[in-house]
Amino acid sequence: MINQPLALINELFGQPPNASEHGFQIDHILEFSQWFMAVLFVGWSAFFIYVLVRFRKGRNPVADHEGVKSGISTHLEFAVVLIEAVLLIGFAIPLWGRYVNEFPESKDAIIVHAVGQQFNWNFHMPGPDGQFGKRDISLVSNSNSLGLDPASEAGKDDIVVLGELHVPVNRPIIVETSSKDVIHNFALPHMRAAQDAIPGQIIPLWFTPIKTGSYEIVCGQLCGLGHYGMKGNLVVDTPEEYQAWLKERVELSGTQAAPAPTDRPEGEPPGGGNIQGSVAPPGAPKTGDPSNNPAPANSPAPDAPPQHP
Ligand SMILES: [Cu+2]
Repeated sequence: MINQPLALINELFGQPPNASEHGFQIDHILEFSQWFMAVLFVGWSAFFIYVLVRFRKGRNPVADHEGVKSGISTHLEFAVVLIEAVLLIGFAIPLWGRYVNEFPESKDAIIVHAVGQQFNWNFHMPGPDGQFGKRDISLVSNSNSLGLDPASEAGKDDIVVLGELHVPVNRPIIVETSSKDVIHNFALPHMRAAQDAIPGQIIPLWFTPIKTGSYEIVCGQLCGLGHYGMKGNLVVDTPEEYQAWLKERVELSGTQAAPAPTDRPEGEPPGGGNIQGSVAPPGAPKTGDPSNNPAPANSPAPDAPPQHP
């Protein structure tokens, strides 16, 4: 079911092939909506032409000042409103709520911070210790694009990359989005996932890539003059390729730290509650730990909170 080809109508409207586990559901609803709109268009067009002919001047020389007397149209309109309310409140909102609330277990997931800026995507990964280092907007400079705090122990082995993110195939990926300047939108058209990246907030999104390859990351919000060029690359690797990439990045970041013991694949940062330190996914049980609160709204780039011991 997952690997079914894209419906012709979606392809005609420019939808790229799906590469994520949940994407086919979105494709189904798109396909349904396109056909439904086509039927409505044909139906209303036919009705319009009928009305033009039926009420032409030749047949109705004198205007009727009374209009419709039956209540049918009122009842019809009420029925349409009712059906739409049931669809929205009964189906659409609960289904959407389920998708955005049911986050994968962080022990299985790859967790990445994506920070938008005019006009690039920065990615921040925790490195071998599995902990995100502290970030501070006042430390942002040309050589420190995310404002990583050099005094933060957890940040010493962190990986920061610009523009290109690698992830392993068939693993849930949680991307915690934020922004350094204006509102951007972290959009992965092939993964059927997108999330606004908002200054002062950390908002997670998740998806599971099911096909290896290179996919475009775009900015889905008009964020300034260079918006059109705000593109990145999501490379979905086999597990082996991903390990090799991770190893290379760790070496480039100059750390010799041995990875902490973990039941995850070799070289990968350990999972668990501590790695998802910045923000609890929506709907997650409250831990009572104040560090799980997002940064205040007036802080342009939220810090990673202090990590658990
Ligand atoms: Cu942007």
